[in-house]
Formats: sequence, structure tokens, C-alpha cells
Amino acid sequence: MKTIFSENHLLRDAKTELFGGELVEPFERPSRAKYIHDRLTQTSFGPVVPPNEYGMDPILRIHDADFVQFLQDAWSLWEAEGFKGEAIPTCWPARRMSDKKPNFIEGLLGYYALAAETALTAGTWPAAYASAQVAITSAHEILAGKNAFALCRPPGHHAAIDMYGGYCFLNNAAIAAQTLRDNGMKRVAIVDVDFHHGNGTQDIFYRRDDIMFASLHGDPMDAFPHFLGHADETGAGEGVGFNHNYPMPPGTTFDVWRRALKDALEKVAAYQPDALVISLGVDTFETDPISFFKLKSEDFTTYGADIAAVNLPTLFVMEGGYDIAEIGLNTVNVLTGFESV
Ligand code: Q9C
Ligand code: ZN
Repeated sequence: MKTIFSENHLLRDAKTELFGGELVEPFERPSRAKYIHDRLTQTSFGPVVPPNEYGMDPILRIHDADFVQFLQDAWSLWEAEGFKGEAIPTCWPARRMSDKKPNFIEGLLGYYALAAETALTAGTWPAAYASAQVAITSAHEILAGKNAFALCRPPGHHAAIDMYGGYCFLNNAAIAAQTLRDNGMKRVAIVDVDFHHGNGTQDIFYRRDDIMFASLHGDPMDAFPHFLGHADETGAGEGVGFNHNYPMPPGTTFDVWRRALKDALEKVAAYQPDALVISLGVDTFETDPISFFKLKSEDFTTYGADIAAVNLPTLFVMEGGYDIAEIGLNTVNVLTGFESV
């Protein structure tokens, strides 16, 4: 399969992440994409091509126009105040407070952010835009009857209709799934195998029955994003029964994780979708620095083959993975396992 990749990901190069009360070098950094790209090349996995330009319309099918405008304006508003650091929210509309949108940038950051670790910077918007174009271009590969790998960076699954955070700004997988729907596919399934719950994707499709969502993740009682991803979140309205969460505890090993994947894939097969989108995070790896599952490198190959056995047109969309030395191996193992079937 083809990999779609944009060098514009390099524009997202934040210097700070708020972590453990310190400002540290972000875990989500440019070298992540380089290591994946290197591994694709070393293994001659397939062609790597740049995205086409589909503009704003497919993005605005998922995200609120005001939110997207905020992402474009935030850095210049912040800079205009003369602040020295990167743009980090410090204040939120918490319980029993107003939902009015403030004017001042500090208030806007809290209005649109779901977490404080993700600093907004000068190049964040063009990188997020390019990442979305990678996902949209990859969706068009699926429409042309092929499988594809969207090597997206920054990632997307924590971004909701009008919220960013968890290193995510635009929800690439959701935009891709909607692109498939808008071009004639009737049902699309999304399975999120990133270590973290795909809160953004869940929220976007929670009331819909035309895009089903399943997520395998660290239990939110113990893991980011903490406030969504419980097993009793099964959808609302038309969407009841089309959202499936598999929260798992610290130390979860591949045998347990794989049973959850098989259950999710059975639900996908029963749903009879026209295509499958995989939110592919490899932060389930045993030595990931911010996660607590125990998958080994060969397990990624195994579950790639499990995904292929569902026998659907499949779009892999890159999400997380922070053991950077092994991110290329683990990611390409999934794709290689998939193609081995
Ligand atoms: N103690 C993705 O994998 N903070 N985002 C975690 C750990 C945020 C992860 C703190 C993690 C976001 C796309
Ligand atoms: Zn993650």
C-alpha cells in the first residue's frame, strides 16, 4: 500500500510540553515521523507520496468554523500580547461556570483546549492542516479501491468538533471517515488502537449510526484523557450501540489486548461497513514513556494480520507512539502484518 506523507509536519515543532509540573521537550516531536519514514524506506514497504490539496471543506465537515479560525489565529493573538513562552491554557470553564466565549487569548485557549500539555506555536496550524490533507488524500486511495497508510503528524484522535489537546488539533481519522461517507460509502467503522482513548473521535460520532467507533485503551480512571472512554459509553440517540470502549488496566499484556481487538473486529464485521479506518497509535508498546501496556514489537505484526482478516478496504491513520527509537519498527510491523494475509 501507499503511504501519504507531508514534510509540512516539520512546522509543528513545539519546544515545551507541560509534564509533571515542568516544561519538557514534547513527546510528540518531529523525529517521530522521520523514524517511521526511515523504516518504510529501509523495508521497501511501498511508495511514499505527498498529499493532494483538498482545502478546508472536508475539515469543516467535522470541525466548527469558529474553532478552526481560532487555530489559525491563536499564535498571532498570543504573540501580540508579548508573552515569552508558547501558548498554554491556564484557565477553564469548569463546573457551574459560564460557557460564553471570551475575547482575550488566555480565555480563548481555555475555551478550546481540553488539556494543558499541548502548546500552540507559530507552525502548528499549517502542520495540522497538512496532516488533515494527508488523511483526506489517503481516504481517496480507499475510494479508488486500495488500502493506504496516512502518516499523519500531528496526530488527531483527541481533537473534537471544537476542542484540541493531547497533541491533537484536527481529527484526521474523523475527517477521513467523513470523506468516505461523503463520497458514497454508506457505513464506515473506526477502530482506535492507540494507547489513549480516542475521545475526540467518539464525541464527533457519538450520536450517529453511519460511523461506528471502537477504542482499546488505558482505563481513563488511570490514563489520559481521564474524563472519557468508559465501557458504559455506548452511544446516544441514533448512535446507541455504535460506540464500543475497551478500557484496560496498567500492565495489560498482548493476550488480553488481542482478545479485546478480536471482540472489536467482530463488531466491525457484524456492522458490515464499506471501509475500516484504524487510528494507529503504537504507544501500547512495553517501553512507551507515557503509557502502561506491555505489547512487544512482534505483537504489532500479529495484530496487523488480525486486522487484515476482517477483509475490508483499510485506511491506517497515524496517531501516537513515543518510544521513538522503536516507533518505526512497531508501526511498519502492523502494516507488514496486515499485508502478509
Ligand atoms: N502522564 C496521543 O497519543 N498527556 N496523545 C499524558 C501522561 C497527554 C497522547 C500524560 C498524552 C496525549 C495522540
Ligand atoms: Zn496515544
